[in-house]
Amino acid sequence: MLDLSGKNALVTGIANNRSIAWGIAQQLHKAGANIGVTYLPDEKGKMEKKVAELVEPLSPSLFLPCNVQDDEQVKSTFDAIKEKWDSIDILIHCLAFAKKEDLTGGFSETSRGGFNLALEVSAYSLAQLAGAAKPLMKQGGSIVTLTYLGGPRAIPNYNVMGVAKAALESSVRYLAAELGEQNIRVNAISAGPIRTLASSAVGGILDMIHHVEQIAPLKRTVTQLEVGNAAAFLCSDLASGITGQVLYVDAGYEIMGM
Ligand code: 0WE
Repeated sequence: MLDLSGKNALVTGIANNRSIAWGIAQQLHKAGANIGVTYLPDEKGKMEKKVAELVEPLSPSLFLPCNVQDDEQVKSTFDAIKEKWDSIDILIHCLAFAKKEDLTGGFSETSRGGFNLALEVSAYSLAQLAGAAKPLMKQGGSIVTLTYLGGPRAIPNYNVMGVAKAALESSVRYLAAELGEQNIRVNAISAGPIRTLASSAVGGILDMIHHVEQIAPLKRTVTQLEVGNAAAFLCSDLASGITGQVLYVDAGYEIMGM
């Protein structure tokens, strides 16, 4: 059976009750994991309050601000993990950002700054967090990140995020190759489009969801909890032989050619 009891799991990327990271956190908790949560701090502390209220039912034993663009915050996060947990078993990476202007129009119009920002936050942060978690994954571990079909394929307007997801998926393979000897597994889940805070800010997301509902073998989109179940599986001993992979949780959309 899927059992994560006794495992310490850090979940990044929860912004609200629609976040895929929230679906993952709930299913890891349901499987018995001890949960830690990081959030992106803002000036007014609105995000802290909102996410704290949301995750309260999971009684997280760690709740920390962590902006990956600030090395100090990442250090503080893992110092706190060392202090409170001593070791970590599961790292969930659900972080991405691109400038809104870079998610529309021509990819050739992407600025250097926009390109660097998207790759820093959406791809480098996986290696950054994996590097920080590595010395604390003493009994091995599982790292799971979220990706999207716009990495390996060209999807209209996904643009610089597609390049970032391609870098992220490659990072999964290089990290899996490096960390395997420490029994740390690294995998990605490629989720189909879901209405979240991030995707709702994108023009035409509803049309994309309707398209997937027509084409995907299951004739529907997936839910945050379905992604959460796949993440719980990848983090469990049931997936002990799986590393370096991209697992599609997309109602089968990716297999279709016409
Ligand atoms: O990875 C994503 C979303 C990533 C994202 C979304 C935003 C919107 C608000 C990253 N940065 C920002 N920055 C903002 O200012 N998805 C897989 C969802 C998504 O985003 C798209 C999609 C889909 C699907 C963008 C264009 C086309 C399709």
